[in-house]
Amino acid sequence: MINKPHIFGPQFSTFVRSVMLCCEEKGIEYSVGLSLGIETIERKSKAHYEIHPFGKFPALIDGTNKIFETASICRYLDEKYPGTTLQPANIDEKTIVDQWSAAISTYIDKILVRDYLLEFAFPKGEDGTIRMDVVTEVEPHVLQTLKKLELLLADNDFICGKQYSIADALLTPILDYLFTLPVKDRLFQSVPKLNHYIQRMQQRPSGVKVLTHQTN
Ligand SMILES: N[C@@H](CCC(=O)N[C@@H](CS)C(=O)NCC(=O)O)C(=O)O
Repeated sequence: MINKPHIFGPQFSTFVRSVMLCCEEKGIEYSVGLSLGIETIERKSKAHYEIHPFGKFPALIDGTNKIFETASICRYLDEKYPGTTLQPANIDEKTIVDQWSAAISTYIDKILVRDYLLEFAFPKGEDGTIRMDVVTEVEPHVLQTLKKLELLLADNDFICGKQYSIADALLTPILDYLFTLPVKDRLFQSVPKLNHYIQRMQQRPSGVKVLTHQTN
């Protein structure tokens, strides 16, 4: 049995990075990658489905517990392990974090990552070029999504208020990737608060360790 939590998945995945950020913020020692002990698990193999029933990443292996769904993994780590808490104690504030954690993992991930970022990362045009028609079609939705996040952030330090939460861990790997795109200025010019926020999050010790410089 592995004696510290293992985040099963590739480090370039935004969801894997969210779990890493939670561990870093709480000071939890962890390992990460596609190996389990000395065994490398092939993507979509029987062994992968035994860890994650839908063959996705990440999953967390912690002792005999195997947990999937990023937000659930983050909540588990927060409640199981000591360290800074990543969820407000107040139920109303905690629900806002839960609500946005769900929205970031679904709607926001879909527009910003699946529909937009992946077109830059894995271009599907002729000869491996970026399909600019796809970028042009999706970009208004990206800008609307960033505006919603700008309104949510308002004048707070963190996306759901005054403390770093699971919602920040879910959002920042996505914004961090958007920040590396050649179109970054076009995306962030109308959302100045979000622009400063992602730069602050990149500079936190957890961000320095987990965000853009880690690409393997
Ligand atoms: N709802 C899941 C989404 C997981 C997900 O889509 N993970 C991506 C990695 S960023 C993945 O596994 N992609 C590979 C695939 O779909 O085969 C969660 O929150 O963990």
